[in-house]
Amino acid sequence: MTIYSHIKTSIAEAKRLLAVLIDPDKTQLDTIEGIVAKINQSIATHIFVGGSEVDEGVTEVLVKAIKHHTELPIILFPGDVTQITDKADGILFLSLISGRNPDYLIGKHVEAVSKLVKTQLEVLPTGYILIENGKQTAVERVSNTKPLSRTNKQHIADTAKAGAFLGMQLIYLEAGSGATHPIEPEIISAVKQELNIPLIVGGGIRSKAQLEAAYEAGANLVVIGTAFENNQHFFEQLKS
Ligand code: 1GP
Repeated sequence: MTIYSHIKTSIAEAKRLLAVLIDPDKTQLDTIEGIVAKINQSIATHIFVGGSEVDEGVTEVLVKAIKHHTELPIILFPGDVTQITDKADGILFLSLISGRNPDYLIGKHVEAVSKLVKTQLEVLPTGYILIENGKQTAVERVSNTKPLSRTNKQHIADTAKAGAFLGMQLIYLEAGSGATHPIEPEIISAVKQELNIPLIVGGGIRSKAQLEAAYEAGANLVVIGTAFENNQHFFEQLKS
């Protein structure tokens, strides 16, 4: 089964999906076995690998090491073309549709093609929507785009719907890694009402209550990075 079919099937069965984000820039290779062991014991269903600023070649080595220790699907969540590696299973082919920087809407995608055609990666076209959370995030800085205002829910929902009309298969609502506040449930539900494609939500989720709130509002797949980076026992408290 493809990654996308599995996501759709899981949603049809009312299953909640959780991706752990591993940032190659913040992860030591010699700690990966322990990290992945913790992920394997957790409720996580996917592993995302990527970051805003990662040196060339680092992602491939890390993905290889992760793959060695898990059966979970590994999906690239790349900040740049240099993070593409065929050692993963799939790639979020992100178009930053909250911004107006052509490089992140289509430019880097064209650059990526010569690499992607040489891989077996499942390409997942994803509308990536950055929403302001009170502080500047790495995505905002690196992409040189402005996030959408969190007060204009209709505009956020229209942006997501435009992505779906363009044929994107997933919408990712992003508060930014380490965001002070996660995306508000009211925003998630406003977007969800407009969509019949899977919805990913991430950024700033640090508690079981926030995770539950995201699912209740309509997130199908939630992404957690910082909370696990800071505390490797984080997922244990989600089980209770
Ligand atoms: C960032 O959405 C992800 O791109 C995860 O964010 O690191 O805040 O969990 P956190």
